[in-house]
Amino acid sequence: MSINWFPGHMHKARKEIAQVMPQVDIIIEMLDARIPFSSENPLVPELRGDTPVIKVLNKADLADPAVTALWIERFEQEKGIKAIPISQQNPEQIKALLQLCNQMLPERNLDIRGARAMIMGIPNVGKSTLINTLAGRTIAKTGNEAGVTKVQQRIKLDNNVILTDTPGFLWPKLSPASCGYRLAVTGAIKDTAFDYADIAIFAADYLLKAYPQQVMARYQLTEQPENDVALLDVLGERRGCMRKGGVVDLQKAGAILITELRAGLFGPVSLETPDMVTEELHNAKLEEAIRAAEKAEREKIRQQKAKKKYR
Ligand SMILES: Nc1nc2c(ncn2[C@@H]2O[C@H](COP(=O)(O)OP(=O)(O)OP(=O)(O)O)[C@@H](O)[C@H]2O)c(=O)[nH]1
Ligand SMILES: [Mg+2]
Repeated sequence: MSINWFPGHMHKARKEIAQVMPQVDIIIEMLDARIPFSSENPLVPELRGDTPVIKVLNKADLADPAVTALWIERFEQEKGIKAIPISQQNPEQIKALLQLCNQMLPERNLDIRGARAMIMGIPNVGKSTLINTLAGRTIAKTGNEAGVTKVQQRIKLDNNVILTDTPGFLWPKLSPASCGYRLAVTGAIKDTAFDYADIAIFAADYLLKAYPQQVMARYQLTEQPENDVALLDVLGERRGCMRKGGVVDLQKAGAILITELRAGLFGPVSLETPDMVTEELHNAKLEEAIRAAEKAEREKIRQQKAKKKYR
């Protein structure tokens, strides 16, 4: 099953961003450090034109530092792009981000002429939190759910930078399907658009493969569960998520796993690596080619049948 979430307000947000883009000097594109590829909006290259971009891998405190380093390396191979990991709890990293902004705008002296920066990114990634941190006070509403900011909001910082906060938006088709799952797991998608058991099975499968030690430690297991559902069964039994007849309620157990993962209770965990994503994209292309060939074959048979009928 694929997960998609593109309500009307996101379409509006996208149009409004396109309107102000010509006045923007620099884009701060916020990505989720746990899913730097899945949180990268494919509409950004089309919206940005030649505007320089800083890719900020936010919530780096929740991501695996070794994997984050691989992503930074990958992003910096792209022209006109700088990438930096930050956590809002780390003031030094926020300072480094401002310095990077300065470096990327050499023709402007931020102290004298000011610069216009726009913060863009998926829902719940931390855009408004960054605005507040940079402003040193609470200007923008924040919250741990997708879709908090509804309209653009502009603020002027002390150092003459004008910052625009924008509502988080996704894109119409979240593909490959695993991207939609990772966005749901990390909290970028409203929870009416997916099923907790479904995304928890996805997350459990990945955690058992990539971070088995952390899973064992979290639930004090002596034996590694055989598979994703077995992990949810153990968790459900321990936390009393039982249905009549002694069966674990996968929805409830799944919701617990996802809440704990989002809160960082497994330790720093990244949900995708550059190599994994390369392979997934490759497989998605192959699958698409196979589907196209099957469709062409079906069409050929249809045409042949029709010819026979009217001969
Ligand atoms: N652990 C961690 N949490 C963060 C960080 N930055 C933001 N958050 C949390 O992420 C949640 C979402 O933050 P917001 O700033 O409201 O996100 P947003 O991108 O403005 O979201 P929308 O307005 O819905 O698009 C809040 O609960 C923040 O406290 C970070 O660096 N680390
Ligand atoms: Mg916001």
